[in-house]
Amino acid sequence: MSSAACLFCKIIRGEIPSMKIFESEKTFAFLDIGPLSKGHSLIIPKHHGAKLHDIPDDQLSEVLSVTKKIAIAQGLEDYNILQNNGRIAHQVVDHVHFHLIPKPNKEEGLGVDWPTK
Ligand code: D5M
Repeated sequence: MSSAACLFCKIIRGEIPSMKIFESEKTFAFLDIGPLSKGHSLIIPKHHGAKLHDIPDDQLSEVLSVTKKIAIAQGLEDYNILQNNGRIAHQVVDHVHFHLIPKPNKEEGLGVDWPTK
């Protein structure tokens, strides 16, 4: 199921460009447009749903498995996986997405510029 108006559904369909990392029948992954650290990616089910409970289990399990594979492929040792549900929980895009946020060591730095305001 896809939504005509959804930003991430448009990315999946290629109507909006993205830095694609991975694609399968059920899952899509791409770089976050506002990275919190270098390599910050988003892993999403192709099935459109705003919140975790809207997504079928088979889609969810593949998303987590792909997240793990990307973490391994990036050689990550320390990282956060984050998934927001609802405005109060800071969800901005209403298509379920898992953030994979690398945590580089202090010497390497974050690899991105923090906003100054
Ligand atoms: O996070 C939504 C995330 O979606 C946020 O980190 C920015 C990212 N985003 C928004 N638009 C784009 C496009 N066009 N490409 C890549 N990444 C994007 P949330 O958990 O909803 O707060």
